[in-house]
Amino acid sequence: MSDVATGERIPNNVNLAGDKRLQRALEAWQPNYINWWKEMGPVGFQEDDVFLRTAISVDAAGWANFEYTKMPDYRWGIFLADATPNRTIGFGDHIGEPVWQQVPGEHRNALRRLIVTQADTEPASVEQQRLLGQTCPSVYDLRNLFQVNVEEGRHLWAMVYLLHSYFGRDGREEAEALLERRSGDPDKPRILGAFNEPCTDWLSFFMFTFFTDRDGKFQLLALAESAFDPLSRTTRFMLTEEAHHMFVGETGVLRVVDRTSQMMRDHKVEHPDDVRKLGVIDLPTIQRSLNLWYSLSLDLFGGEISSNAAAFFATGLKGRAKEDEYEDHRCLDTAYSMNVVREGRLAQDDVPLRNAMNEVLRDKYVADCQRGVDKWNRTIKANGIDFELTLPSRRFHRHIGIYSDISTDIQGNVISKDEFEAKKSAWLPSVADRAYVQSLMQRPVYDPKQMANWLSAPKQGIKGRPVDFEYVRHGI
Ligand code: BYC
Ligand code: FE
Ligand code: FE
Repeated sequence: MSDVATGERIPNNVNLAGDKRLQRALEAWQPNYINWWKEMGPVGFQEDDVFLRTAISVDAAGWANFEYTKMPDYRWGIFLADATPNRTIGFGDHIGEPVWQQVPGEHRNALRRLIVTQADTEPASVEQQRLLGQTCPSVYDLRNLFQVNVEEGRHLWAMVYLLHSYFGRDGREEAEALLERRSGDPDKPRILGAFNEPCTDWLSFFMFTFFTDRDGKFQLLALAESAFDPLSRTTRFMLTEEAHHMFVGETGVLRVVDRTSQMMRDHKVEHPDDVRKLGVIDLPTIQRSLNLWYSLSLDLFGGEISSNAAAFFATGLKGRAKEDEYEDHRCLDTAYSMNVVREGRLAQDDVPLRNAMNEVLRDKYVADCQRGVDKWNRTIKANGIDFELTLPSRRFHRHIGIYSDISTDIQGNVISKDEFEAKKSAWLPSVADRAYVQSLMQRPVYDPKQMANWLSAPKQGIKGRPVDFEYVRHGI
């Protein structure tokens, strides 16, 4: 295992002390980062002790170290997964050649763009979630929110390390710009669509961590295949943290769905109006929130037919998730058949596989999402309720790619824009839905013994602690 320096100002296993210039540059960025965190991070909890997991090394024992920490004192560090000896490029035109420890000049711009795009999502999500603590359904959930937030902050560090180490002055400028853009700001927005959407209620937060963090998982898996070895090693370690974010989303939605279906069963009600009278979130509203966050997250994979994606694959910058599981790693002379839009109608077309790499990654993502939805449905069924949540068609409500010019219904059939507008409130959260969900979340629950009415308690607490443990010490 690589040596870990935890006594330094920036904990790391990249021997930062051995490169004084780099160390100074990152130490100069650090106060700006802390200022950003204090300004744009969770509002109202910066002085509280939070029971957080902090990575102190990358081995099994060290990366999950739990203790009470005030968030601004969290030890954001730089950790790369251990190098794979004699690693070679696993796909594309340079398959079999040694991986790169430095950035080849001809790939500099493309790699920088990929890293900046990845980096930008991390602080964006913290900004989107900054007010959620003030409406938390329990102290357990509050702690999970903050765990996700500090780790997204660490993911920014992971990318900024690459920018500073390998991209010279351009990289340093990009690192500054990452602290200047703001989610949802019309003048200096974050780069990708979903990261400018408001995420101001806990149903959205759970959908976000299920669907949007899961895009993170797949993008990181694809970057973990990169020929640029430092990027591969960084993203491999980020994936260990990502698993918890998706756990928060999957179990969060599960607990909401469980509570609603339990109440429907116990009170023998079905109609959404009656369900709302019980103070829980009706299943159609949950479906609409799912439709929104799923479609926004599908956009994050980029266009279905993309010359950028083809070039990333050819040059070795970005592979497919778990490239090992495929037989053909060159993907020349192979076609990918997909639905395209011709004169406003759907048609079938063969696309050169390399140009369809965004869609190939999206396919894996869709299957992974379905697995979670199936779990939620088993819970609804176990409570004796006849209702199924479904993933809408991948053509529904898209803003990026070939389906962005058409309107479709939930099954992906092309409809007119007028028809879409007329039916939209059945498919996507309406103003009334949002107001109802917000109305449930007016008062935060800061007493560890309590849980909001609209979701079930989790099955277990964190790191062997009980569910009602004081995960956040917030004046009660
Ligand atoms: N919004 O050929 P195209 C995470 C741009 S989430 C706005 O279709 P390409 C996390 C694109 O940049 C994971 N613009 O796609 C989750 C291009 O612009 P230019 C984030 C978009 O190039 C939760 C143009 O449209 N990681 O970690 O293959 C919490 C046409 O591009 C969007 C990554 O994204 C969009 N949705 O790009 C915290 C990995 N989609 O060049 C964190 C790095 C595309 O014409 N990024 N555009 O100006 C990439 O791999 C690729 O850049 C993309 C697809 C996946 C974004
Ligand atoms: Fe992240
Ligand atoms: Fe995440």
